[in-house]
Amino acid sequence: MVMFNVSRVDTTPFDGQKPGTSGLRKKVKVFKQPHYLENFVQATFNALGADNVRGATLVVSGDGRYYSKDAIQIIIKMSAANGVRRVWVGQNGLLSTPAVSCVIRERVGHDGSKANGSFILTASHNPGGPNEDFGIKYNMENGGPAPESVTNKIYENTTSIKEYLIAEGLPDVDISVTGVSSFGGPEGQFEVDVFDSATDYVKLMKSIFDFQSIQKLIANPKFSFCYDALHGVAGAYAKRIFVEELGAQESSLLNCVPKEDFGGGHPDPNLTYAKELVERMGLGKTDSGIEPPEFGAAADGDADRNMVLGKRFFVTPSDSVAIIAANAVESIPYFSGGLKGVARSMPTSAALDVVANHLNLKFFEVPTGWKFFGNLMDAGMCSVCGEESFGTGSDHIREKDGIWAVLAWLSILAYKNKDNHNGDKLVSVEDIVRQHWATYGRHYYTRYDYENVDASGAKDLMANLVNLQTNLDEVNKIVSGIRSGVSNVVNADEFEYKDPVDGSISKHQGIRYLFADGSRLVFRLSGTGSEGATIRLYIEQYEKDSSKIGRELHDALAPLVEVALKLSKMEEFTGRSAPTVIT
Ligand code: VG1
Ligand code: CO
Repeated sequence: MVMFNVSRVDTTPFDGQKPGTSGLRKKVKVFKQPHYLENFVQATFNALGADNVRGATLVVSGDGRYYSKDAIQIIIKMSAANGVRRVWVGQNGLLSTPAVSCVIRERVGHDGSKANGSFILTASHNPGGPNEDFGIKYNMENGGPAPESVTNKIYENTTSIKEYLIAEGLPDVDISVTGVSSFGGPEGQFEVDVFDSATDYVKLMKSIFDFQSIQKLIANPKFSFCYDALHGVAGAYAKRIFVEELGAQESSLLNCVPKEDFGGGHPDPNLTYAKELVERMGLGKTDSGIEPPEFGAAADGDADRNMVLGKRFFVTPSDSVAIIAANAVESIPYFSGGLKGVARSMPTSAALDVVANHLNLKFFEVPTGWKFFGNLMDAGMCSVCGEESFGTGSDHIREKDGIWAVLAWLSILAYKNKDNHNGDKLVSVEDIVRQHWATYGRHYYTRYDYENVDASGAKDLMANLVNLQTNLDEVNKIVSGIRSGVSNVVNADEFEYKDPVDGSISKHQGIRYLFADGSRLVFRLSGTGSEGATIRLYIEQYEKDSSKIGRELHDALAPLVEVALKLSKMEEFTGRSAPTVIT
C-alpha cells in the first residue's frame, strides 16, 4: 500500500475569500495563485473542527469546469492530511449539485459508510474556462449548503490562516475509472472511491416520479421534447434519464456533452443565454419554419437550475414553482400524502403565496439562496420551494434540482394528458399556465440585471434607496409624478429574516417597496458575481381580474419599470441606460 506523510505548509491570508450567496466564486486565475484554494479548503476544515473532519467521509466533485480536475487532486491530498477517512469522487470528477446532495443523503459506501459533507466545485451559472470563473462551496451532512454560521466562520479563518496540511507522497488518483484506491497515512487508512455519477441520482428520481406515465407521454406521437444542458454537467444525467429511462430520442438532447468551458457559452438557462433552445421553441427573433417541440427545458452549469418552455411559450420560474405546488399531490407519487408546506425566496413573485393560501398550506418567505430552505425541510415544514432565478426543488434533497423540475413538469403534463388517445390534441404547457392564471390570478413579473457595474456606484444606489424609505411621502410624490396607473407605496423596508427553526437572523437581504395593489419593487446586490457588482431589480404586479391576465408582459409592467428606474436613479448611479439581462 502506498504510504503518505503529512506536511504543514506556511501560508498567509488572501483578501476576499468570503463565500457569497452560494460559495466562493472567483476567476480561475485567482484560484490558481499558489495557496489560494488550499487556504480556503483548510479554513473550511478548521471551521468544521478537527473532531468532525477526522474519520469523515467527504464527497468531492463538481460541474467539471476548467480547473476542477486539479482542484480535486489538491482537495484529496488535503483531506488525507487532515485525517479524513474516505473521499468519494464522481467519475471524471462530475456530479451535479443536486446529485451531490443526493449522494450525501442516499449513497452507502462499499463498507457501509455514509458521507458527512462535500466540497462542490462549481461556479454554477457563471461561465468557465481559463479566463472565466471557478468556485467552491461546502455542503453539510443534510446535503444542503453550509449555513451562514459556518460560512462566516470559514471566512474568519481565511483572514488569519497561517498553515495548511497536505499529504506528501500521495499520488494523483485516476478519477476516470470507478473503483476504490487505498493508501496508508499517519492516522491509518485513507481511501478514494470513484463511482458512477448518475446511479444514485437516477434511483432517487425513479422513487419520486411515476416513470411509466412519463414514458407514455413521451411515446405519444403528438408530444415532442427538447433538453439543453448548455454543455454543463446536466448532460450526463439527461442522457441516462430522458433517453435511456424515458425513451426520448437522442436528438432531443442539445449541448449534452459536458465541457470544461461550456462550449464558450454562458451556462445560464434563461431567454438570453439558452439561445439555441429558445430558437427551437419558437421564441427566437427569426422563425425557422419548423414546428417547435411541445416541451423544452434547459439547465445551468451545475444542473441545479431549470428553465421550462412550452411551444412558443415561456414559463416564469415564479409561476413554475406555484404550478408544481398546485399540481404536485395528484401528479407526483412522492407528494401523494400531501405537502408539508411551501416556501419561496423573497424576490420570487407571490404566485406561490396565492396557491398556499388557496390550499391552506404552511408558507415561508426566506432570503435569496438555497441554504435558507434547508432548516425548514429538515424540520418537516416544507415540501416544495423555489426562487425566481430558475431554481425549483423539494425536500427530496437539500439543493435546487434542475432535472427534478423537468420531471415534475413532465409528470404534470402526463397527468393532464392521461386520457389522451394518440392523435388527440394535447393539453400543452401554455394551457396549464393559462388555466393556473385563470384560477389564481397572474403575477406579471420581470427581473433586470445590471451586471458588472462599478461597485461604489452600486453601493450608493442602494444607500439612496434605503434612505428614501424613511420618507414615503417623498417616494409617493416621485411615483405620482411619473405615470398614472401605479398605486401608492404603502410600505418599504430592508428584508430581514428570522429562521423559524434555529432563530438565526439574516439582515440586509434586499430593499423592498410595496404598493397598495400588491405590486412590489425589490432591489438587491448579487452575491454570486466574481467581479464588480451586479444590481438586480425585481418588478412584480398582481392581476386578479381574469379578463386582464392575457396582457403583454412588457405593456403590463411598463409603468412600474419606469417608477423603479426613476426611484433608484439607475442611470445616474450606474451610467447604464439599459440592463445587461432581462429575465
Ligand atoms: C443568484 C440567484 C439566487 C440563487 C443563486 C445561486 O444569487 O439570485 O436566487 O440562489 O444565484 O444559484 P445572487 O446573489 O447572484 O442574486 V446557482 O445556480 O449560482 O447555485
Ligand atoms: Co447552479
